Amino acid sequence: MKKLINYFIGVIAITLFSFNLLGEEKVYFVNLEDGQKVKSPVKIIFGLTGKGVAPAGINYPNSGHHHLLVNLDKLPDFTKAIPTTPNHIHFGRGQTETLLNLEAGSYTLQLLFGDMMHIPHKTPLYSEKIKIYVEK
Ligand SMILES: [Cu+2]
Repeated sequence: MKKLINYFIGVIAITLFSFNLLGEEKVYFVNLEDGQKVKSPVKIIFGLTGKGVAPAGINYPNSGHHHLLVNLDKLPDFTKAIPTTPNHIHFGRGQTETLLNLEAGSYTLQLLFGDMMHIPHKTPLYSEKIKIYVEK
């Protein structure tokens, strides 16, 4: 149990300070590319440069958290908090990867970075939209 707690403290510390401020501001999929065939559960790793990851509600300069947009035709309103729906997934604990259970089929995925209040930054930071094919 203590080991587990230490692990989580470590993850949070790394997350809070996982700032990669060098380079242009960019969010991207680390391990997936457009047109890729995958099997469920699908591991998705979120890449970020130029800003840092912090949990939602934590006021830290030049930071925010990841949102995964699934099968959306268009990006949400950048002036409002990103909605919470099965198609707008928040990673408000500062996660930088996830494992998604998806039925076989094709999906579009796009990352949208949001601030502590879940609102995209003044210069919105989003990835290109990719399509993946989940095989049986
Ligand atoms: Cu959010």
